[in-house]
Amino acid sequence: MVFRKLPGVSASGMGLRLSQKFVFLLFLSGLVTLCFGALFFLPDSVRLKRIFLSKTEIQPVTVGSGSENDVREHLKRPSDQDQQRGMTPAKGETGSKPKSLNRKPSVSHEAIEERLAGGKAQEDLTLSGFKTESASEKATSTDHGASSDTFSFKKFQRCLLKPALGRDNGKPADPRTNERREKVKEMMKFAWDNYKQYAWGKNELRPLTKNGHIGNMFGGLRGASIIDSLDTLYIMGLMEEYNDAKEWVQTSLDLNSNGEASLFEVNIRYVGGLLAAYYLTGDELFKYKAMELGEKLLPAFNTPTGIPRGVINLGSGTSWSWGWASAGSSILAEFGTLHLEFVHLTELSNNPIYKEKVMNIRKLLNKIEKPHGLYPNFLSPVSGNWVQHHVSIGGLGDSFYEYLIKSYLMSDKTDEDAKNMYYSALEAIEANLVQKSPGGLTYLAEWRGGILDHKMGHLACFSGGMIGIGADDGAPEKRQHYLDLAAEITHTCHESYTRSNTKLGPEAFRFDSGAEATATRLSDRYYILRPEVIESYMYMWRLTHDPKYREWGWEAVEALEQHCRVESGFSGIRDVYTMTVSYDNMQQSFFLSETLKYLYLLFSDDDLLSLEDWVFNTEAHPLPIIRKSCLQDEATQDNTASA
Ligand code: DMJ
Repeated sequence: MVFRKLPGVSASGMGLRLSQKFVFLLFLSGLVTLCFGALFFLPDSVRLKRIFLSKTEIQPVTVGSGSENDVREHLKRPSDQDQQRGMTPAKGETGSKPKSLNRKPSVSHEAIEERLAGGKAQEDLTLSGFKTESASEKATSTDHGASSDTFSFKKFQRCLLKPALGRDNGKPADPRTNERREKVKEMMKFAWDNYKQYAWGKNELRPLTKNGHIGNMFGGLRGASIIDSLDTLYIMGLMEEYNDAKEWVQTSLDLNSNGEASLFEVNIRYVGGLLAAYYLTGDELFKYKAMELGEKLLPAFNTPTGIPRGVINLGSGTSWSWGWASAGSSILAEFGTLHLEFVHLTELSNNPIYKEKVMNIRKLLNKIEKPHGLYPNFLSPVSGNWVQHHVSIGGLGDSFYEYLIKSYLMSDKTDEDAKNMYYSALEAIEANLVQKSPGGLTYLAEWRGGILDHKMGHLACFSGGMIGIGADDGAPEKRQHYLDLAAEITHTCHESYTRSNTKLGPEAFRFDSGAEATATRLSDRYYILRPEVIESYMYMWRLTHDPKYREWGWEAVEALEQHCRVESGFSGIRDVYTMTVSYDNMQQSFFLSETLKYLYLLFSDDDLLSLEDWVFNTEAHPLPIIRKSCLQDEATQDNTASA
């Protein structure tokens, strides 16, 4: 083969023959390709990827659609976002688990030092499921922009309108009210001390048999009463008890359980309890635990619609619907009661996935056709259609409505969809469910395919407070009406208490066959230390300052003391209409989290956890209103100051 000589260039330039040159160039280009490729396997390659890949390629998949395919696609891509999130695929979703999935959230250097200063041995930190962060890991995590380091607790505190605990921890000036408040604090200490003595680390105390109960709601997680009590102990100033609780979280709260949990219960009690403890104390331990647990709940959303199933195995991520829920459906009050906590998980982790998941639920519910504007209790996570037309503001439906108005309030009144959905739902409730009894009591009936069941559950009594806190943002001509409606419902719920012999309310009361706010069935007569009626007293007190709400709260304290207090704690009772009490032998964790907290707030000044700054999740864990504009201004100020 003859090569034509190029002018001025020797065929054997640099002393190499053309064929040698060709081999050399081939080798050189191979080397370049190798180096370039190797860069992608280095641990911190995100910057390079940003340079070489288009933005869309490195963006997390929008899981808003929630489809299984979307999630699977996302998991297949070994991107840095995956590493960040450490997302666990649902069982069977991917053949292999990305290496980084087991990575635990890291602890900041300061947090470790603080804990060591507190006398904890280093091993304790690892025992509690924490991993100390190496310099390279820390650098990597901050580089990704999804690091929790971006949340500043100090900034958040500066954006509160009032100190979280008020001027003087909410101590009321009136001595009688203060005495009542002290009494509630004593009840909390008594409930806590007995739990500690007989059931430490278990989920609930069995006060009659003096032992612990674990149950099967929390998928093998322990210490529900501890997590549910953290914020109550803290606001009551029971610091020794709070410190014991915190130490337990640090050393013994094991999130690597492998059991079947209720997504809803784990979210409202554990995630909610840990988030509230973090926002009140600023202790990073709670933040990391909340984030670690939140991540374990994500696989429940891997359904064709993104509507999560009710039960999840916290170890494998497999999820399924409750056996008792018709046709494999998900429950409105369960998948509709994740919004507040998940928005805060995104806020703290700077990882959009949590918010995306709940916004997807919101979108679906907003779009779907609703019978008479009502939201039935059962929805298929596969088809996204209602499964049957049973509507209730009590069990199975309740906290979905609560989370709509609270999402709006928590967003600093920017979440217009939540607002619109809430007020439309309320209109439908008024048009279809609100009833007046022959005796003049306003109540919320249940709706079964157009037929009314004239029964109201204890659970539905939270709605007095809910309608109250939403009154001010309704249409101007409706505001007073909503406040009146809230007061009427709260009055009816109070009647369900006063009409029993123990002055505690039954699980459900009826308004038919001559009944007016009383239980007619034996199976509805029990009281399990539930908070809803007292919760409405607390909100109505804050909104109106009508002294009757404090009096009603005090009646409840006296009844609890007389009928539910036993030698070793508080117990639910089987029949509120009989004075020969029979106990259910269970001190529910929500008694410490909600019932006693709401009572304490009822007898405190309004600046203790001011409603201007906080919303309470459905387990009474306070979560702060997110003031985006203030947080951004604060960030700008910080940057200017440090420049
Ligand atoms: C609590 O766990 C929560 O308030 C939930 O929303 C409903 N049930 C109990 C208390 O009754």
